[in-house]
Amino acid sequence: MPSRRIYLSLGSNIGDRESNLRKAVRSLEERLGKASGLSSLYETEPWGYKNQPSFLNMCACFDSNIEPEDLLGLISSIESALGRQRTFRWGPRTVDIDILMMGDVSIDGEALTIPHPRMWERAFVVVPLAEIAPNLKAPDGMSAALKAVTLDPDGKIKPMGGI
Ligand code: X6L
Ligand code: MG
Ligand code: MG
Repeated sequence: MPSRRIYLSLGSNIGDRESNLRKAVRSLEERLGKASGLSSLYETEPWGYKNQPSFLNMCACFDSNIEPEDLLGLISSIESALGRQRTFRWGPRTVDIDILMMGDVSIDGEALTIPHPRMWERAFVVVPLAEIAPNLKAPDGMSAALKAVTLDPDGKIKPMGGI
């Protein structure tokens, strides 16, 4: 089976956020092989539920033939190992790993939807994504680079250096 290009969004807003993200990437690489792209870290204001600490967000890219359900299982185990507690919807978390895209995989299920249905609306996803995949196309044909400028016209989402 040929490998697919996998784009992930990672976020943390509890504890040592940079360390949490670094550990998550290291765990992903143990199973998927070396990342083919890692964005900078971005400090971002919380979306959805605003009364919580700000996030560090980043995106990562892997090339792997892992199946979608197996990737979801891997992500859940990494989130648990890094101390993620399920409190309330949109609440704070030590680490969150979301599957954005997996090659041309399209799944619309209870547990898993790929591509991520809201990814192109969120600056904290699209700005880091545009750093590692500027020519990636949204469903409307717009590139990630152009989406990033549209979602964050004043460049408020600033890179904080890499991991
Ligand atoms: C209206 C209603 C507008 C809800 C937006 C957006 C809800 C994003 C949830 C929304 C809405 C989310 C992160 C975050 C969360 C993160 C930053 C979510 C799920 N995760 N904020 N908020 N980074 N900056 O990774 O993404 S909760
Ligand atoms: Mg998320
Ligand atoms: Mg998630």
